[in-house]
Amino acid sequence: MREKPAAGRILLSITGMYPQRWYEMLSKARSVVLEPEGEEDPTIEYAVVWKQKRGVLKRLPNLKVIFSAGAGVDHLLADAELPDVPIVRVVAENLAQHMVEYISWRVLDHHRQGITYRAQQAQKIWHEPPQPPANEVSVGIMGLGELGGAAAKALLALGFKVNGWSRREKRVEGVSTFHGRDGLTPFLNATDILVVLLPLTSVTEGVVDFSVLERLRRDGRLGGPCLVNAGRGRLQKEADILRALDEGVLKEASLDVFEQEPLDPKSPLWTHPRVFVTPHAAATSDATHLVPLMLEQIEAFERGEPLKNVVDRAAGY
Ligand code: NDP
Ligand code: OXD
Repeated sequence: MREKPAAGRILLSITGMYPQRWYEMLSKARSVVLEPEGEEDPTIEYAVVWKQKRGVLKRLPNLKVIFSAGAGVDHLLADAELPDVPIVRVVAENLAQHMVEYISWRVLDHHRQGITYRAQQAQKIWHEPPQPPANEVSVGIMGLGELGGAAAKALLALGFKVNGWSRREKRVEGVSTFHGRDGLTPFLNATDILVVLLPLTSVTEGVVDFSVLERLRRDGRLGGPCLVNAGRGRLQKEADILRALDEGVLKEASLDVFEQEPLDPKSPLWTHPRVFVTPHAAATSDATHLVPLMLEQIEAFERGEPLKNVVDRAAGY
């Protein structure tokens, strides 16, 4: 094992995820602390955080880089006292693979009438509903970034038509792309299954509301549009989703993320017959795969190389 340097210690501040594996993995290379020592701790140069304890980062006068333990950084940017140092977020094949699995699973389940078949099985009904092929169904991905882009590739390989919506103009092979406010309506109008993989920012908060769901294609081959949200819960308005389901605007939904997590036991989403709930588990950050990437970045940074996957604070992601 390598010598642990006295300086360049790492603060690990993780809540809402198990910190043990992060601690074990980081400790193989560096001295790791769970709390700064004293009012100000000058020995800590890096922080690895997920929903960090409020105020902990401002006690680190020599902090050089903050690593988010996840791809999203809304948990970090919500800290009003966040020090002005670069924030590096997770971009990793392992995470993208998990998200691709989740999105492919949910899209295929809606496409192949999983909810209908499970209801039929419960009543021992032998009936085959009409089943269009994938190339007659359009999946629209809101957020065509690292994860949305990987999902688009997998969905194209399954034969779906794929639309993508991003903030800036973008070209992705095989994908019909739309961007910005002006691109939203044509994107929604051409979409049967809406996949949400946006970051939560001041602009995207609440974007998945009734008016968005209402613009999805109603006369597509699936008999009604479906929603899959694996981005963030506060992107969606849950009352609007329930209304859209109950008014026939939306056929089905798969939700991995919620306005409040854990989802309140009283939420009607738990028991709605056309909603599939998972507990923010679409693509969980795995320390075994992610810590080596963080340590590589620290070493490269100390050799004077630029950091990768740095968050644009002004854009909020
Ligand atoms: P990226 O930053 O790579 O991609 C974000 C995409 O969203 C980009 O295409 C970006 O547009 C687009 N976007 C951002 N703001 C807007 C806007 N105002 N209007 C239109 N498009 C916008 O992020 P990732 O793909 O790595 O991750 C996406 C999100 O997935 C994370 O922020 C996180 O919240 C969530 N996530 C959820 C997990 C789970 O388990 N449920 C696991 C991991 C991540 P542009 O290309 O123009 O920049
Ligand atoms: C993430 C997440 O943002 O796990 O990485 O939600």
